[in-house]
Amino acid sequence: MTEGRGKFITLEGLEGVGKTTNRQFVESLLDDADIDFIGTREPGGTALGEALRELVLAADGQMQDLTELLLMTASRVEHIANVIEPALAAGQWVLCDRFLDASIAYQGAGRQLGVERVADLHRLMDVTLEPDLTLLLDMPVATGLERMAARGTPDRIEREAMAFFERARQAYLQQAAMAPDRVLVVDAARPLDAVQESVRQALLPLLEGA
Ligand code: Z5A
Repeated sequence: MTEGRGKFITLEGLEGVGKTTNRQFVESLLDDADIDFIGTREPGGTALGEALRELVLAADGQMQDLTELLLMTASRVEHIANVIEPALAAGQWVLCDRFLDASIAYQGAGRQLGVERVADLHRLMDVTLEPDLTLLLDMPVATGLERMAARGTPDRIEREAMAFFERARQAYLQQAAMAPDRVLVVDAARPLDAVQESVRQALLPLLEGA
């Protein structure tokens, strides 16, 4: 499938919602539909972006909140220019684990830098690319944190307090309310097969148009 521009799909949600699990499921759906795609992630996706990811998530690292925002944005600028746009232009679909909505949620709301400030910064950096579909995996913060507790050492952001994640969750939901045609909220607290059925339904219109 290389005719025309590819589709840009993003996965969003707080810690423990099952992004990785559902990303693998979306990949299997794209494979089944014989769609040429790349899977990528933020922060990261390029050599420089992955180095920035190491810096920004280092469990023992320290930085100003504004520095964190700038590093996330720098990673995104590199990612769009070197990976996402070239792939979409070549007709490939791009499946991306987190994108701009994450900066709105985590830095804008979680860190309280301001949702508009984050959006303004991206406009200033000419980041205008919007996903065709964003799957927002949503569930109560406590449930996600319980799931994450079973995993190894938390990174720098995972150590934040409950209130931080509550603010981020509300910002995510607000993004969804403001862009209902782009963002589909999936109740991720349900059993995995029910979550995946919602994900499959959300993708159907795009797959049928491919
Ligand atoms: N960040 C930011 O602050 N600003 C930005 O602009 C961007 C990112 C882009 C890295 O993200 C960090 O960067 C992240 C936000 C910040 N914050 N932190 N910390 P990441 O995406 O790499 O990290 P993550 O959020 O920890 O994602 P993850 O590894 O994909 O975890 P997950 O979403 O929870 O996925 P999971 O491993 O598939 O699921 C967790 C567990 O739940 C696992 O054991 C599953 O088997 C289980 N699971 C999944 N679904 C279910 C259901 N339905 N029922 C029961 N159990 C389930």
